[in-house]
Amino acid sequence: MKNTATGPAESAETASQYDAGAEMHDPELYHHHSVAEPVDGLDSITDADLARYREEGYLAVENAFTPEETRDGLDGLIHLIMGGNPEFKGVVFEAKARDALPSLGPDDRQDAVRKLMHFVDYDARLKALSHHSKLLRVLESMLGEPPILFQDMALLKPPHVGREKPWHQDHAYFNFPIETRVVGVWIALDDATVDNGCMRVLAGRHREGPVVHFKRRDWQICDTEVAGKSGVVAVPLKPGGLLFFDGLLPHGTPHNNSPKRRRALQFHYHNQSAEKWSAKERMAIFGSEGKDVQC
Ligand SMILES: O=C(O)CCC(=O)C(=O)O
Repeated sequence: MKNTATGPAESAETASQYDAGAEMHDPELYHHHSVAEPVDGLDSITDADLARYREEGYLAVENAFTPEETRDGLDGLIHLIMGGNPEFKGVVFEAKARDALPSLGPDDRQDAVRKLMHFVDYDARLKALSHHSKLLRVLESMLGEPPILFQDMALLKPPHVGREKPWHQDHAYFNFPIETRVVGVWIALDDATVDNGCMRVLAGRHREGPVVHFKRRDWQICDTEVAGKSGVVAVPLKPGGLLFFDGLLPHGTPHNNSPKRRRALQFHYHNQSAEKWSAKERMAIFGSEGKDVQC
């Protein structure tokens, strides 16, 4: 089966411009048992919320950004999709839309996009969100050191066709020693709902450490490791809401079966004193080769 590599791994690799896709998943994989309870606003995060983040591996925040800031982020993304900055080459389209692309108008064009990679240096509005002072302040509390942005991407889920991002741990894509503190920030630009593919997380499972990943519908945790597991939390968010999540927290998003778009930004930060690993060192932990495991 093909690894469509739709995750953060491509920060270290060359992003192809077309994503070949993968087969449909079992809907049961994303069946949730509870719904996240967000705090209201980045300024209102308390020490108790930070303790909850460490315990559960995630923290949802509604109204993290103002409607204007959120709209700016969306405008920045659409500007890049429409070729507004010719130097930007990080749009990855669905391979099946390839032939139709030249004739598509703005709406249809954005609905042919799987994701964007490495865009913050190509649009000031997106950079401003990734370096928002309120966001950086919370990240510093979580990381214990100044945060360093090392990865930016946006996974879009167009109506009806937006594909799954299978269950995975983001750390399995990053060449950092396993003890490196990594925080992912997932920002809703649309209403992200259970139906259009909001985030699902396995609460508290970051504390169990790294899980072996396999090349299946993507670079992912084996379906049998997740199917029927308790503790699946759905994280619906309004536009401008965000999810903080630990680099070792298993998470994933289902296919968008709804008529509504689900566009989101995703930034990753590590602590300032983080060291680097080689891909070989990473794979010795997260890869399946040589380990007595099957998927
Ligand atoms: O935005 C999504 O649907 C999931 C993104 C994600 O988990 C990732 O790319 O690591």
